[in-house]
Amino acid sequence: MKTYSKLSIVTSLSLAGSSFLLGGDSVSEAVTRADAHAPIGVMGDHTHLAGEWMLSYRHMTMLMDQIYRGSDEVDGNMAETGYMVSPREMTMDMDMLGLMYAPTDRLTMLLMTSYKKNKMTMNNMAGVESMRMRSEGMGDTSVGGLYQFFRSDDANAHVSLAVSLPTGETGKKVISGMPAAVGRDQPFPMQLGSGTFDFIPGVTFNHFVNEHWSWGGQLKATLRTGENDDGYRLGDAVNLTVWGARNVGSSFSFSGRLNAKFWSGYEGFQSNGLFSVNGMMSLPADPSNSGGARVDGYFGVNYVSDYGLRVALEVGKSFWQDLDGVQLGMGWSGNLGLQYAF
Ligand SMILES: [Cu+2]
Repeated sequence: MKTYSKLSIVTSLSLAGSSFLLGGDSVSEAVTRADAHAPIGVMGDHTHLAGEWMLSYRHMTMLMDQIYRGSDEVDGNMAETGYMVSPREMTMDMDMLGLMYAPTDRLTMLLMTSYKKNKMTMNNMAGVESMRMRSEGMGDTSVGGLYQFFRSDDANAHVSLAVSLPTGETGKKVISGMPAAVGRDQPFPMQLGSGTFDFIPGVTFNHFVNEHWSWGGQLKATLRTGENDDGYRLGDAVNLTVWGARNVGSSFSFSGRLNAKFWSGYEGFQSNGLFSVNGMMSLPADPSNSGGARVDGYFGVNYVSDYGLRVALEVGKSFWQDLDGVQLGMGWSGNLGLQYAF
């Protein structure tokens, strides 16, 4: 009799335990539904259950093709920008490889590395294209952890902390073009990393309203710890994003997302930059033309297969920006991602 009652207590406890850990049917379903992961442009949006691994690949691209003074659009010639050389267009491409592993249901570890390709075309004083620059190489690498501090049947929340390691170069040189520029550092936005160890704390929330709808939000900051070897410091940044998603069928979801970003500008001058030659020379080499705020809108699709492979796409456009000084603003951006959990 005693044995029986002990056994039944143990059984009911372990049942209660497993339904707590898995969160019952509604959350184990939430793990496999297409909208269980946020739109692909959001990083560190989800945690894993104990023992799970996830490999991910992302490609992000951004086109910047309009100069702003504050929030006003201006033309790229010297009369409007005040500089002899102004950027005409910039594209930034980034490939990212990520690995996640959950030692416990609460804690998920994250490692992410990146490879970047930047292109910039420049205008001369008259606003005519006069020069092209390219930079390519490894970007920064981040290592961190996500800790889920809240979980219910239909919602969860976690805090995250990542350290960004300075694996991206900060002193890429101009190879050809304007004689005054050759051999000097390419301007700030063309560089591949921050050159410092940075901290990226964040908090993320997900709510699965019903079988069709979900929404979530993430607040994240990037805090720089000092000046890099090339004599300057990147600005700190705060990013707030909120999304809503709708499941369609069992393997697709569609999402809408708003992203607000506030960031401060570069401090200091590139030790081998064009600004040290002539402050009037090159717009993107002047640190006063950096920092600002902008709000972007994204539309996305997530697909999840029965065996754990996810494919997701997101396309976005900036619809409000207020930039410090004179700067190229964001036009549109796209994120493509593959994720495989096992
Ligand atoms: Cu994952």
